[in-house]
Amino acid sequence: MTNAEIARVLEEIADLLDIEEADRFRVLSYRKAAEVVANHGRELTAVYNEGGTKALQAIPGIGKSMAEKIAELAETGQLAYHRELKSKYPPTLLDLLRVPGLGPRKVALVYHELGIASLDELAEAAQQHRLRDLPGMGAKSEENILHNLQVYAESGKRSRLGDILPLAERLVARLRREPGVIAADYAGSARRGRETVGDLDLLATSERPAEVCAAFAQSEELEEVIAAGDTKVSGRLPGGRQVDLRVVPPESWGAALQYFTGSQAHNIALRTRAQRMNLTLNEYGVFEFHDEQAGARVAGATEEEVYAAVGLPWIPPELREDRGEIQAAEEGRLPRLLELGDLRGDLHVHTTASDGHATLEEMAAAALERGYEYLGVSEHSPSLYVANGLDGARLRAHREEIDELNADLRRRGLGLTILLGTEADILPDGSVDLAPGTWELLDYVIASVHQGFTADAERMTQRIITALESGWVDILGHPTGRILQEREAYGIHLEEVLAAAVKAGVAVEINAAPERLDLDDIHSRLVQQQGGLLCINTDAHYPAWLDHLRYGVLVARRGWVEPPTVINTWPLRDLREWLARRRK
Ligand code: DGT
Ligand code: CA
Ligand code: CA
Ligand code: ZN
Repeated sequence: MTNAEIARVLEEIADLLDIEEADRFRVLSYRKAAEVVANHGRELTAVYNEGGTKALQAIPGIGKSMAEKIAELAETGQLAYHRELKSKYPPTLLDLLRVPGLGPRKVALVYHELGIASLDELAEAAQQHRLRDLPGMGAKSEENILHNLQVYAESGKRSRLGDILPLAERLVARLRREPGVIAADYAGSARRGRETVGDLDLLATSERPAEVCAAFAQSEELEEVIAAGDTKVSGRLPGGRQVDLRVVPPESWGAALQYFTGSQAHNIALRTRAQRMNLTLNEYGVFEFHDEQAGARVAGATEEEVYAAVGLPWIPPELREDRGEIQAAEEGRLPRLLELGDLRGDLHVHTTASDGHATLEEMAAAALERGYEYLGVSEHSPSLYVANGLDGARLRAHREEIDELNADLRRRGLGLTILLGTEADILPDGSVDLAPGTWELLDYVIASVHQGFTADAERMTQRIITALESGWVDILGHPTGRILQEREAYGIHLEEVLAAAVKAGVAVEINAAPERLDLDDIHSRLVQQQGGLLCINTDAHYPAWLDHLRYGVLVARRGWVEPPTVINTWPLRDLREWLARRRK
């Protein structure tokens, strides 16, 4: 079992206990454990296999009885206690919890009072106005539930890239281990790095496709197999998303990979181009085309070969959206796209000093493991008391702690420097929430909006621009505030905000947290086109979240972003010089 799978079981136990109105403290201990497990850097199954329940108990947040439950999961893939809890309720009851705004208390209420145990039953009851008379409910909350059911139905159509990519990689790794498989990869929107994925398209090449399909249909990562044939398998991933595997012969590998990577718009443009060259292009290969008839195969084994056959260099998948990439390829103007290895550090992480879950030392160790040149710690500012924002005195203590840590890192000859930033709130009047006398302590300032959302786009735009022009700000954090599939961006005139950032020389963050991906690809491209700067940060609250940087890199690549545009590709010296110039 993976950590994500173990966490899901623990989370479900917490939900079920909540519905039972069990002791708050017990519920909380399961929730907390689920979070710890989901974010633990190593697979707990491996930890358990090596060191038994003792090793599990050594993890902060995991007590003795939790360690025993995790051990049972690691050993058997199941948990008796979980099964027993689940068996008390209809299997569809937990679906209700996925509706935004429907917590365990409300679910317990509608279940116990009205016997509602599925989404359909809930929608029906809301339409018939049967919810409004329940204790603590009213016409308004009934209306909200109907609205949220709709939102949920919408969001159910796509998944976040961050939820799909790890599964895609595990399935591909499994395929590559299969003896009959020559090559395997994921294609479709996942390979293009789109922020959300509709279904997952997998591809393999083999001389013995039926064997490969049969083996794949047994994958434990598949929740369900919908159809299994000799060259194609369809299944369902945990979470419900569909996955399709197609197995093609080696001479068609490149053509199939190209075709199923898409996008459809890119493929249409490419096929039109092929037709003009008297070629025809499909998922089997590139063929000569004369007198309305397909002739000899001219390419198909590799993608490079396919693009070369139509007179183009290979085009990176992230660019294949028909946004000018074919013309750029033809003219030899494809960008030198940013790569993960170009990044030298992360400038937006939290520690236990505010609302992070790891200490400064733990985050520094994680940065060292990843070979970073610098790590910028940016805690919340005083007015964000819900996130334990730092006042002047605590920031001063934080500065001292970081200075000591840096001295220690230097003594030990380690090439990592910790920078002290802050994630300062942009207050409703556009001022930047810096405690008096603290700006001098800081190496840099990120400014973000966290509170005082308003429906008035004019005011929100002006508020952010005021902050950008104040001279206090170096980086604009998660510029639109969106949470993918949960919360819309706050109403702003984004292009005006970005123009103001460019003008003020403020770097715009691509927040790489997979639920944010904020700024998006199209606007990242716009910032670069206007000569502005970007910064790719993870907003990590756990060490493992540092690995989310890859999602930010995918956004940037989809935005045609080249390394010099991104300030955290710069060596520390250049970064410090830039900051120093801004501070004059
Ligand atoms: P998704 O799954 O909605 O996130 O988006 P994609 O891009 O993965 O789309 P999907 O799964 O429908 O199809 C995978 C690729 O297969 C798509 O990007 C391009 C190719 N494809 C599918 N249908 C067509 C089609 O009708 N015409 C062309 N030219 N290509 C297609
Ligand atoms: Ca797809
Ligand atoms: Ca598909
Ligand atoms: Zn933030």
